[in-house]
Amino acid sequence: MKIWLDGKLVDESQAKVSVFDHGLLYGDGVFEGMRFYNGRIFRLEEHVRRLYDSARAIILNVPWTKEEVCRFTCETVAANGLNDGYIRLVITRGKGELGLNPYLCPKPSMFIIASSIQLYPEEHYTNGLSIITCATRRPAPAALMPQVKSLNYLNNIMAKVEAIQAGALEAVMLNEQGYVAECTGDNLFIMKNGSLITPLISDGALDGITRAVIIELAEKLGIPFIERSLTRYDIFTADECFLTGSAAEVIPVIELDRRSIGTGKPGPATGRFITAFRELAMSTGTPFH
Ligand code: PXG
Repeated sequence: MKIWLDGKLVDESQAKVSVFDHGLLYGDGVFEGMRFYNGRIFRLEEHVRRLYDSARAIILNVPWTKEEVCRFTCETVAANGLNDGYIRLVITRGKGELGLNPYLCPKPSMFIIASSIQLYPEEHYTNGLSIITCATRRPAPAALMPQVKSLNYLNNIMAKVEAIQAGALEAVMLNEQGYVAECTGDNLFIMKNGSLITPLISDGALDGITRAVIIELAEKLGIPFIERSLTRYDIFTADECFLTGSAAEVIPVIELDRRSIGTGKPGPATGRFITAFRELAMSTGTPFH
């Protein structure tokens, strides 16, 4: 496997970062996860735009232009001879002194991995997921800005652990006020009385690229869309529920906290979104060859 690291494509065994890198020492950095289908990177520009916004929010000056980052990403995928897969792009604060001060890290480090990812076993894409509500809350915006896709994922990891320990594969995370924010690595949607509904970004949801795609598709499919605060009540009483993410794609949810949602089977609107999403993903994107 070839990894892009600080300007060079190197063999995986040579792709190393310093133990003094603040990304490792403090989770000080940002990242993106994107997919490529059929020789094209899906929504590459949107991912890179979000990456730069995350970096800006934490005062990390990326020493490459957005166009360069897009080009490096394409080169990495091409160098690995893959047609479909997952890209993990990480920018860390770089090597510095011990101690929190990021100004003592002269140069950020960037690496790009082109590989594959599977968040949930295949059968759940047809049969749906059974998820739980976890006690771990999504951090308040004043603590850790939820729009920043930072390397601080401990919170999400602890939420994921709660899910696994409860025998589930995913967990709904609430915000400090008790409203639904999202899951550990995916945005959440429900269908109710023919409308598509998803939590507000201000409730702690990541401004997901797949979330935006679903909103676009709702318009195309003539499905009314509402963005508003949701509680567990809204999920318990929903007609359908599904999760979205670059890694997760679109996956139906059939149970929350052992209570059936709707008919207890993946719903028809969810099916339409899955089909429309796959069509779009397979037919659009930035070619990398
Ligand atoms: N919420 C969170 C907290 C995420 O990390 C999403 C939602 C979905 O956003 P997109 O833009 O992908 O539609 C994410 C996505 C990984 C990995 O290991 C990354 C994510 C999720 C799961 C795994 O690279 N990020």
